[in-house]
Parts: sequence; structure tokens; C-alpha cells
Amino acid sequence: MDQPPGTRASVGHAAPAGLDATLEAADDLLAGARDVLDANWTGSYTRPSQALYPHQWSWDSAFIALGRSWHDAARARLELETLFEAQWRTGMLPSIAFDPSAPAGAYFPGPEVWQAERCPAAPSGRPTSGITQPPIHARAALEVHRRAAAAEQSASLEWLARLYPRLSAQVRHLEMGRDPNGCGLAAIVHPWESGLDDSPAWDRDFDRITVPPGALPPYRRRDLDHAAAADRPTDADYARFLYLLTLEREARYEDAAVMAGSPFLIVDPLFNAILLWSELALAEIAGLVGADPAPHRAASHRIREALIRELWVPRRRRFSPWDVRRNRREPEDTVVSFAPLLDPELPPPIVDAICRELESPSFHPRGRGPHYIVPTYDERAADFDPERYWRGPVWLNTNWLLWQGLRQHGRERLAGEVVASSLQLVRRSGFREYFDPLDGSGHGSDRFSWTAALIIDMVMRQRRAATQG
Ligand code: 2M8
Repeated sequence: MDQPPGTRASVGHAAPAGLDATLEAADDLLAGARDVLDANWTGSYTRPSQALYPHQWSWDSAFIALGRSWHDAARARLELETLFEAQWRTGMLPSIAFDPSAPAGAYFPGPEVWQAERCPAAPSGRPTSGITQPPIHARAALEVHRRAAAAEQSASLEWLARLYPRLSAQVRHLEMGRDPNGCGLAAIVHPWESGLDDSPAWDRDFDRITVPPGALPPYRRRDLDHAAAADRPTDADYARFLYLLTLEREARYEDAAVMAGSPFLIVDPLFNAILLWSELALAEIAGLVGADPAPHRAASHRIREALIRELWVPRRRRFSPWDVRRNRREPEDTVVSFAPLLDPELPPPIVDAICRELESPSFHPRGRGPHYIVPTYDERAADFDPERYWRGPVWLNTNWLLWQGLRQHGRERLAGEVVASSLQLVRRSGFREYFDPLDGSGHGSDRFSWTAALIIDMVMRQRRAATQG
């Protein structure tokens, strides 16, 4: 992806002055990041963090493998292989693969709440959740393979060939099983599937969900044992998360039944842009392992057309999530709207509109003095919250996705600013889960794996791009 096909070369958007020196001086950050990943390594996968997330999370593992592949290809490959052992027979890759060796009750809701075994498609070997997460894995697998040293090429190619059918099944499940009305896009049935769980992007839909009295047995939130309540979702939102879970469990996690009954049904631009990007990665993987790339290219075309047809709102000049139940496009200005930059063939006028918004006072208030980018929500919105989980803070994975998208479109200056800000945040506050865009303070869990992994990837790739001129 360093110079992907379809890239419009740096059309006068050079990286910001001083970035090269910042990257050169980042060796201590790289060492610290590797240390975090090693501390969170379990022997077959990496926990997102020691206390708050003591199991294997799906898109976390993809980001972690990407970062780790720069210095430890064997563990990067094992990370993804371990995750795919938890794949369901439908192709669904679960959001969480539980670790039976973690202390009972270490995370809530655990396997006894999910009861994935109610669905015959669930794997028998490892308890899992019953929903999925953004399908970034094919992209991660391709990047892990690209990092493989010359001596490891054949082992890496064999690994990729073993993973290819599973990666294909993952995207097929979403395209066939989660398309709510033949629109060509995949819907999510729970905010946890978005990965940006508490985002204001779907508040209007989510806040309408009323938990009927007695619908939930008494429970204790474990997340509040390890993170400040002000950083985490409110109790009311947590109850809604759990209520949706119980509805999905009653539908035995069968896609058609879940989609028919879920009060939450959203087509998210970020989830689908990642799906498109992974289809493009699968086309490349297919070429490498002797399979047919054509179906993946065709799928990427279908998703591109559908994204623009269904989610681009010309009046707002923005991609908006689609609340399928009420058939409306949500107006909140959040980071999910920028993710279609991941499509290297996104039409230039749309790229321009996204970049203008990214540079606007809502996301990059230059006039205000020191600040950090990219906040996950419009800083000028009345309910912008710089500290609460997904409702304003900067996260390293959304920064990484935007940085990749910007580079694909030759927007090196803005891409470089995203890297510079990410490095400043980690230098100031450590490898935290997320960061206040106003003062750079760290929030959520500490020594968080994807923050560490993606810092490694950003530094190494930007350094390589600098030396390759
Ligand atoms: C967060 O989600 C989990 C539920 O899956 C939680 O809050 O307990 C999200 O940030 C999600 O994107 C992430 O994968 C997970 C683990 O880091 O934590």
C-alpha cells in the first residue's frame, strides 16, 4: 500500500516540515511500543489491554498483526491464525474470541451471557461473542505478507494461502448475509459491530431503544473496575447494548432473524469502506495464491457504487450512516464520514469535500492554537465530549485509517499532520486507548495494544516513504 495503484501522486501536498526529524527521533517510541505488545502477548494472540480487555478482539488483532509484522512476522501470522480459529461456519468472524484461561468474570458480558452455542454455526472449540466487527483482516493479512523477509517468503505465502478461503468467507458473509435490502452494502445490528460503539453517529437510532422493565437480569459492569466512568459509556447506553445482545441471542444469531427483529440496523460508511478496501486486498491476495481476483474486483466495484448511491448526501457533501429502520441518513458529523477515503478510486470531487471537512474548524481548529487531530466527533457539536469513549477523543486506529486514505489520494501534508499529532499524543501521554484532542491527555486503558502497533506501522512506513523519496 506504500504506492498503491490508482494513487494520484503528491499533487503539491508535501509532508509537513519537521516530520522527518520527528520520525528519526522516534526509536524510543518504537521500543516502548514493542514492549507493550510483548507484555500483552499471551502465547498465541495479543490482548488489547491487560485488565479492561482480557480476551482476543477481532479488529484489534488485525491492527496488532500489522504493527507487529515489522519486527516479529511469526507472531503476526499466529495472531491472525488464532483469531480465525474462532470463525463461524457462516463465515462470520466474531468480535470477541474468549480466552478460557482468563479469570472467570474478568470481562462482562462474557461467554455465559453471549451463549454463542445457541447457533449451530458457532465453533465448538472456543467460546465467542455472537456479532462481528469491521472486516479489516484481509488488508492486514496482505500487509503482514508484504513485510515478510526474503527467507520467510515461502512460509508466508503458505500462510496467506491457508488464510485466503477464510478471509473470503468473512467478506462473503457480510455481503450475502448482512445486506438488508439488496442495496449492495452490509448492515450492522449492534453498535459494538461498528468498533466505534458509543459514537454519536447513531445516537438518534440508539437512544430510541427502550429497555423493557425486567428485560435484563441484574449485572455488574466490569469495565468500570478498570476505567473512569467519565471515559466509558453511560449506564443507560450499556443497558441498551445488553438489551440488543439479548434480542440477538433469542434470534440464535441467525442473520435473517436478527436483521428482521433488531431495532438497531445501520449501514455505516466506515464499516463498508473497510469492506471495500479488504476486497481490493483480497484481489491482490488471490493473485498471489493462484486464485481468481475477478470476484473481489467485482465486489469492490459494487460496494463503491452503493456507497456513493446510498450514503453520499450531496446536500451535506458528506457520507452519512443510514438508519435502515427509519430510512434516514444520520446528520451527525463524525469520523465515520471520512472513511471512504480508503477507496483509491473515490471520485476527486468527493475526496476534495472530505479533505475540506477534515481541515475545517470542526476537526482541525488551526486558529485555536495547540490541538490534536483527528477528533472522532465534530468539536463544535453541543454534545462533543473530549474524554468519553468514541464521542470526541482521538483514537489511533481511526487516525491510521485516515492516514492511509489520505496517502492513497496524494494528500501527504494532511497525512503527515495526522502522523505528527499521533506521535505527539503518545509522547505526551503514553500508549493510551484514546486521547483528549484539546489537551492531549490520555484516557481509557493504558498500554493499549493497537495504539502501540499502529505507531510502529506509521513510523516505519513514513520513514520508508521518506527514504524512497
Ligand atoms: C471496545 O469495545 C468493547 C466491546 O466490544 C468494550 O467496550 O468492551 C471498542 O473500542 C472496540 O472497537 C474494541 O475492539 C474493543 C477492544 O479494544 O473495545
